[in-house]
Amino acid sequence: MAAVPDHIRKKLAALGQEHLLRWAERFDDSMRQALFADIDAIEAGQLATLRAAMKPQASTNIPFTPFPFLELEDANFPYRLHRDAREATAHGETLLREGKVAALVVAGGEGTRLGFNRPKGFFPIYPVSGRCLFDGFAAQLRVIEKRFGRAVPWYVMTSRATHDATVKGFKEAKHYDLNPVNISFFTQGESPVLAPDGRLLPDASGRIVRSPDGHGGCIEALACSRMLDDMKKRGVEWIYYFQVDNAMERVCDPALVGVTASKDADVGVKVVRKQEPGEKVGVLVERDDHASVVEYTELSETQTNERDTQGRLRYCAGNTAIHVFRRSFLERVAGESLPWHAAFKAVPHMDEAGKIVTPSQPNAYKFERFIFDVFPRAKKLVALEVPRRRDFVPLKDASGPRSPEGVRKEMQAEWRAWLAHKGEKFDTDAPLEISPERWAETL
Ligand code: UD2
Repeated sequence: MAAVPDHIRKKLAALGQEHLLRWAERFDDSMRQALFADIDAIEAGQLATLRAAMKPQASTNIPFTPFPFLELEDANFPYRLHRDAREATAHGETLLREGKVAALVVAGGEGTRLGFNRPKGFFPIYPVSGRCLFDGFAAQLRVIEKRFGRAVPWYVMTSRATHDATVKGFKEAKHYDLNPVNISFFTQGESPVLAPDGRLLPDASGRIVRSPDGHGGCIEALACSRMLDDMKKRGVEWIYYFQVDNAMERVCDPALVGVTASKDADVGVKVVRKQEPGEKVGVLVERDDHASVVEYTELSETQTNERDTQGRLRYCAGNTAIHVFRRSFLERVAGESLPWHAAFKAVPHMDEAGKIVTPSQPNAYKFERFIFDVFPRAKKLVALEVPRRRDFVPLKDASGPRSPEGVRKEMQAEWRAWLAHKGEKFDTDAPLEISPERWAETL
């Protein structure tokens, strides 16, 4: 068996990771090579940053106030967006017609809470046809292409865990009748996982255990994979960002594109009004003259419950994770690093005896970057309130309101309200589905 190269020994000593040698002694040559290659790739600076992120972060003392947003003029069906957004919709449509808008879906999450064994985008969420989330997004892109005479380039971010299955699934679905030259897959980065004492852990193949680096990793991944260059070549100026789990996503909604562009903002964000003080959603605030998102855990009890003169929650701009980014803004910030957030999770790994351990309790830290941490770097950000059920129904869990059952209930409630408004008859007890093609006509 090949000896441990000197530089690997030295590096492990410098990183305080010499325990890995005990595993290396038991590995066969190919596993050793895998381990050494991973050790070679680790940067000392990165490990120090991750270790620092494991310590409880002192919350910043910089005071904040609610971020002003363009409020809905009417929150009841058929809904009326803020006048500025209604007026800017035509501009958004022009940008689509000119081919200046791309769609970007982040689909690298492992979807562990849902308990589905394929990438989440293939979950058959449509209640009658069983069509999946990706199918619904693609259908809307086909409608947009037909209406505006220009295909929207679609960028799909995957992770090591979801990439192959995602590409294969699209191929099997014949790219949902979209031209494959307009669909680009790119893989997000990873970050090593650390045990509470800062040790790296090996996995079943001898590699260092890693996990996807969060949706915020998409900016670096877009740059490294040259997707930003590809967008530029295609004449794209605005990137419509959304998450794969939003079953009611209005892909490339011209209202958000239009309002962001016409207000000359770097970023546009859809927000939904937080209903209950205890609702677990990040809210948009203004801090130090910039927009930023604070997690619900960061709001004090007083801030959580504070109400305005009309009795509405003061901190109520719930973040939907639906954004429009100016392409040149992402180019500008791509080289800057975003903060790391640590989450204590149950992480399978190999123990010293070479046994694979699948813990039931958290045992190690995973590290992620969040896309909204880029907001304070925008020269200008505009926030648009949208009706929650029409725009934002995320599929997250195996049970409860954000489960497949809960999501289908919301989708159908929205479709019934639409049909009733149009005066169309439908059976109130039977399962109902409006196809994404037809629904896209309401955009
Ligand atoms: C996120 C937001 C939350 C709210 C919600 C909307 C954070 C910390 N919280 O909650 O405030 O806006 O979304 O739905 O962001 N993803 C990747 N790569 C990763 C991790 C996630 O592509 O490494 C994708 C994932 O595929 C999904 C999306 O990001 O499309 C959301 O991920 P999540 O389910 O982990 O986010 P969640 O529910 O914690």
